[in-house]
Amino acid sequence: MPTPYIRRRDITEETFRSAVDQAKHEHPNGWRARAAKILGVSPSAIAQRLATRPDISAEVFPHPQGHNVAGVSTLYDTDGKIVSQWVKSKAGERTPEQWAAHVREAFADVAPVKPIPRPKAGNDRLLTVYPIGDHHVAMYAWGEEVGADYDIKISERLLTSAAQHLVHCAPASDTALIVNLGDFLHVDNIKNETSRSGHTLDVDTRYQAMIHAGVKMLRAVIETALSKHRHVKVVNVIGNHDDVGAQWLALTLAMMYEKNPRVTIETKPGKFHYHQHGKVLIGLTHGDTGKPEKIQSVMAADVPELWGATLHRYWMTGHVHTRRVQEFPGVMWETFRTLAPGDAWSRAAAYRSGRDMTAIVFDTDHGEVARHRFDVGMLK
Ligand SMILES: [Mn+2]
Repeated sequence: MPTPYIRRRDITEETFRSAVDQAKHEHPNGWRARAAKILGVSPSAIAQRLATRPDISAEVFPHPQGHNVAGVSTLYDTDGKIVSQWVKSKAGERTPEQWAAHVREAFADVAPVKPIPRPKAGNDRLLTVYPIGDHHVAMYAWGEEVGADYDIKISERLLTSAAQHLVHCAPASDTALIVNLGDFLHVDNIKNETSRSGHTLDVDTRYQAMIHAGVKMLRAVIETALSKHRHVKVVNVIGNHDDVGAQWLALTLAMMYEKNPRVTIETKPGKFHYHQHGKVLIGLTHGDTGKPEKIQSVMAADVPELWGATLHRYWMTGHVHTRRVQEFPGVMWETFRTLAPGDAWSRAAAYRSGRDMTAIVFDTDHGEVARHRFDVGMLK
C-alpha cells in the first residue's frame, strides 16, 4: 500500500518530536521506519525532516563537532530497515534556526519599542499646553540645607509623574504643545558651570549622566502625551543654564522623532518662539533677557501677521521659578513655577516658591478654558 503523501510542513514540530520519541521507545533499532509509520509519511521524509532540525539530527546522525548536518542519504530495504546511510556535514555554517537564536540572544535585554496607537477621538478646537518650568536636571540640593532633596533620580520621578497626571486630566485635544521653558539642564559644560556667566553650580554629577536622564525624561513626557493627543509639538526654549544644551536637545529629539508624523520638534534657532491655535497666539521665551514690560511688545514686532489674526495672546516664560501673571494691552504674561526645589544659592538669596506643573487648555475662539495642576506633594 503506498504511503499517503503528507507535506512535511503540515507536521508540527511538536507532533514530529513526539512521534520520534514514541518510535525510539517502541523500536530502538528501527525507529525511523516506525516514526514514518506513526506519521504516515515515507522514511525518506523523516530523514529530510531530521536534516532541518540540527538539535535532533545532532542526536541521530553522528558528525564532527562544529559541523552541521547538511544532508542525509538513506538506503532502506523492503521492510523499511536502513541498509546504509551517508551523513553529509558542513563546517561553520549556521542554520537559519541558529541565526535566529543568535539574534534573539543579542537582543535579549533590549526592550521592544511599543508603537503608541493614534487616539481614535480628538477635539480639534482644543489645544493642551504642558509648560515645563526650569527643571534643572542634575541640580543637586541637600534637603537638610534647603528643605528638599533634589538629584537626577528625583527630577525624573517628578517630571514623569507630573506628565502622567496632567495628561490623564487633560481633554483629548488633537494637539498637545510641550514647552520646555528653558533651564531644563542645570549645567552647560564639564566644568559644572553655566556658559554665559560661568557660575559654579551644585551638581549631581556627571555631564553624561545628566544628558542621558534629560533625553529619557523628555521622551517619556512626549510618549505619555502621544497616548492622548493625536499630534504633539515640542519647543525647547534656551535658558541661561543651557545655552548650548537646549540646542542639541532640540536636534536630538528632532532626529529621534523624524519618522513619526505625529511628533513635531521645533528646531528654529533663537530665543523666541510662537505657536498659533485659531485666535490664540502663544509666545515662548525663557525670560532672562528682559523684564515683562520690555518683552511683551516683542510679540507684535516679531509676528505682526499672527498678532493681527489673533485675539487671545499669551507669553509663557520661566527663569524666576515663581508664578506671576500680568496683563498688558493685548497680551497676558505668565511665569511658571518649577517642580525642582531651590538650590543652596537661591535659598540663600531668599527666593521661596511653591513647586508645581500645570497643563492649560485653550479653545480656538475663546482662549484659556481650563487648567490642571500637579503639586509636588501629590507624588507622595
Ligand atoms: Mn533661568
